[in-house]
Amino acid sequence: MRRGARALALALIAVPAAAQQRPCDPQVPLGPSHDLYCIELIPAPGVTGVSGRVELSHQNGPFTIGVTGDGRSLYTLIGVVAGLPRGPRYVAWAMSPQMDTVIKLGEVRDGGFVSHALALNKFVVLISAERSASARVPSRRLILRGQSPSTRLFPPDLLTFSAGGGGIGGQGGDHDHAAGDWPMVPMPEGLTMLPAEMALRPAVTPYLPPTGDRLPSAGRSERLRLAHGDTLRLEAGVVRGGYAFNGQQPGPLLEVTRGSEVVVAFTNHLPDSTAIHWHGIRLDNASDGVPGLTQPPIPPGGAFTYRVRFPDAGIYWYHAHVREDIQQELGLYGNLLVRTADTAWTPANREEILMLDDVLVGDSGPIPLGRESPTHALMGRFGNVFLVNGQRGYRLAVRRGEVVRFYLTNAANARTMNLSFPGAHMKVVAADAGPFLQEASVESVVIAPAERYVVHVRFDRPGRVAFVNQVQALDHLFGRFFPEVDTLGIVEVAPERVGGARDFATGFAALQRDTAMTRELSAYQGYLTEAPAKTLLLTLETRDLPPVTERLMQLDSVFFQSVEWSGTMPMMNWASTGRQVRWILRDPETGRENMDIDWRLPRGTSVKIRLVNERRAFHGMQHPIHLHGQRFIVLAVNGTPTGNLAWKDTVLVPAGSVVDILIDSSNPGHWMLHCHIAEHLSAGMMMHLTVN
Ligand SMILES: [Cu+2]
Repeated sequence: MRRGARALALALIAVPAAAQQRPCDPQVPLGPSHDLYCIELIPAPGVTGVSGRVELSHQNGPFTIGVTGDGRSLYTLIGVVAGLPRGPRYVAWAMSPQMDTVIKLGEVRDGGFVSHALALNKFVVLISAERSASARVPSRRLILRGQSPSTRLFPPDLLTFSAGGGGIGGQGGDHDHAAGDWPMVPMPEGLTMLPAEMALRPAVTPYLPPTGDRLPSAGRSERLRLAHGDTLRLEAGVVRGGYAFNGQQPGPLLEVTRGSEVVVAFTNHLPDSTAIHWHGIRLDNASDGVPGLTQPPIPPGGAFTYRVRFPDAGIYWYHAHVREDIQQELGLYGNLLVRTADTAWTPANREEILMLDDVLVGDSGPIPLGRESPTHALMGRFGNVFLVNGQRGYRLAVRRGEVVRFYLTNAANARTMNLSFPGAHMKVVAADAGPFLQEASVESVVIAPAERYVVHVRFDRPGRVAFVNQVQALDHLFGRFFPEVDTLGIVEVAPERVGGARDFATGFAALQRDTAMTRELSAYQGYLTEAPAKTLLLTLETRDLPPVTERLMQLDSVFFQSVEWSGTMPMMNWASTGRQVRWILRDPETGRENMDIDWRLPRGTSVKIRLVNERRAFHGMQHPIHLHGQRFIVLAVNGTPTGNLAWKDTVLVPAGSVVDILIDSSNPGHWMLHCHIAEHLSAGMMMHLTVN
């Protein structure tokens, strides 16, 4: 194992730096964050001539971040140490700051070590000299030590803040005076807010659709099977307290066959203009639903005809593509299941198609949206009520031993979820636009806004199994992590077993390899060592933020979590609008930003793009980047190659990270590339490219 791990480390180090920049490499402007993903080791007292670094390396798996079921970040630690005197054996260790957990990372040999996956929120790395490599705890002969970047989290001086000292407690001039009456946003449980923070309100007009009794309530989604050439009549309209497609939330589940084409006769009965985007579908450009790029906006009372063809099997969705922070939040989304006879799924007893969302509800009902510009422009609108297919409290009853195929779509505005069924076995079989090379056992599924995953879950113990989102949230005021568990639903597992022929235990246990995908994708592995054709920097600019927000965010920037899992700055985030925050996609080659970018990609080629999430930004966080009309594979994260490939249309780019993707540039037209956090998109984070 150790020998193999060492060989892996050397192989990783041997990849040319220009092609694969790793966090501990000499720093370059467009590389992964050194200070978030590399630990500099410091010699112990009396030790001279020894130095070392430890990379928090991307844990290779189906997702762009590694995480445990309960939401702790998982990293492979790759250490490189120089100058160790000959003689003793050297061993690397990780310890929790309380020193109650000691984990042996491995022996340091040939100047390095590679650990198993490590899952501690905050930790210390030690390298000690030992008589024997089989030592179980570190001796007192300490050589080097270092601390995880997360240990830099610290509580700011609370007294100063709460007393309004240092000139930061007051209001920030004219800009943060609210327009109209805003109700109070709900506070996450157990979090402390400062008085100066509590006074903040968004400086835009609150907007909610009418709630009158004469309006119908939204109905449940119905399943519609559409054959080639069928016409679907689709209407967007107002229901009580929200928007809906054909009066349903989510909109109708459309089931079609790969290779077919349907006509969608769409009418807009909303009070605002809109357009419908068919997310992930490689369709004809004219039907992509992007106002100003592929069609004019559809005004209230207006109509538009979409022709949607389905070249790829998988789980997709459709949603409004105008002010997503309002229209998608209010319910304008639905699923699209493209079936094919040749998908070689391992067998399942049943299928569940689930659209996941979170909405923000206060004491007197839903928290309004920003009329002129989005609220929650910094981190995006995190909700406090979880919905599965538009309803609270999802329920499913199965028999013992059943395998359920779940098609999951994250329709939330901002929240990346870490989903699991604790106590049941889960494997992930497909991503956005097709199966993985190989099915993978997972503790949880990391699903960012707009992503989809197909997972198989086997319920082999009777009783209740919860469907949960489990994460480690940050308490910014006390500088600590705290666990958050949100229950989306309950699966009741009956004691009676599924019948003999319907027991798919064996098929479930095997992690099937998809030979067709392996053949299809093997050609793309060669692009790993090529330099990217284009690079895109993900960053933001702010202006006129209230002083309290400005100052707390500056302190907060000593550490960014790879994924901001929860809305734990609820007031500051809420009060920031699209007038104060501009999220940016920047082409470093030309200096162009957002819609001033128009890349040309030759049709019929594979184009490697590097996405660089800027660490030094005022607020660094993850961005789920979506490309319209094409598909891509994720080649590498922070220089670590992705082993298990699948076709995708949305990729989660963690904070301070570099993600390389390879686009199959095959569908001609003008296409958007944007962040799918709805508030980031409405705050500018979009560009376009032309395939021809
Ligand atoms: Cu974003």
